[in-house]
Amino acid sequence: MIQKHKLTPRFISLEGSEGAGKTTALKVIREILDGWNIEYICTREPGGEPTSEKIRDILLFSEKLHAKTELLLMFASRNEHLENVIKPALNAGKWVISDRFVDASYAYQGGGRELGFDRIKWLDEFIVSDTQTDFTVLLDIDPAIGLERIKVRGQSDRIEQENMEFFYRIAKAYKRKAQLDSHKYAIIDAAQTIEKVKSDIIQSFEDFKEQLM
Ligand code: Z5A
Repeated sequence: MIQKHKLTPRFISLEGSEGAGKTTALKVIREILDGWNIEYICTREPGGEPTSEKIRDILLFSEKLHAKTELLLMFASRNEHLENVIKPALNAGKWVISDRFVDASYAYQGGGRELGFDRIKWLDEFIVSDTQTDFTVLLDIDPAIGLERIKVRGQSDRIEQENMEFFYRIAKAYKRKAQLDSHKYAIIDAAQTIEKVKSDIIQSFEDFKEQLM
């Protein structure tokens, strides 16, 4: 049996607005880590464990939710996810890849819902504390292109039904967060062809690996 690498476990998140192509990106990331022979888990937010998945249903399919309720449910879900999945995996020496994490709260609730970065930062410090990501891949796309891509799905959830201004505020907030944490961000132009997006992700991981060695 091939021995898996014993590098310090790393926590990686994948971010982007609707239709940015996270599903494809996740597949590429898995292939990269398999190639590096690293033991990892893939998870998602909101969700990733039973209670958090129940909260996800409330978040995505309630008819109406106040912005502050949405924010607190995101962090309640995150706390269960952190305590029951993310921390145990990291402590067991595994890498964690999360399809969205706390930066989505900065973007959607801080930016989209206009609750501001300060409130999110307070909750970030309270809930996430020192379990911050080591590396974040942001799939950057004009929301109009992303929403066009997912139109074919037909059914949309509560958040996807928001207006265009909401999605432009999210894109702006993601960029702001990426600037604040530029040392651990890879911003990928997700409007490019799938092949080009893939090769940019591979390059960003090569650059990240260099920092680890
Ligand atoms: N949310 C929040 O508000 N606050 C928080 O703190 C967190 C989350 C953690 C659920 O997230 C919702 O929760 C989300 C944010 C909010 N908002 N909503 N709604 P989610 O990640 O589970 O759901 P999502 O953002 O709606 O995912 P998505 O729409 O499925 O996006 P995607 O994964 O990026 O889409 P995709 O399926 O990979 O790609 C969409 C289509 O585009 C698909 O047909 C692809 O084949 C196609 N595609 C992909 N790449 C390309 C390229 N390069 N060219 C052309 N076509 C492409």
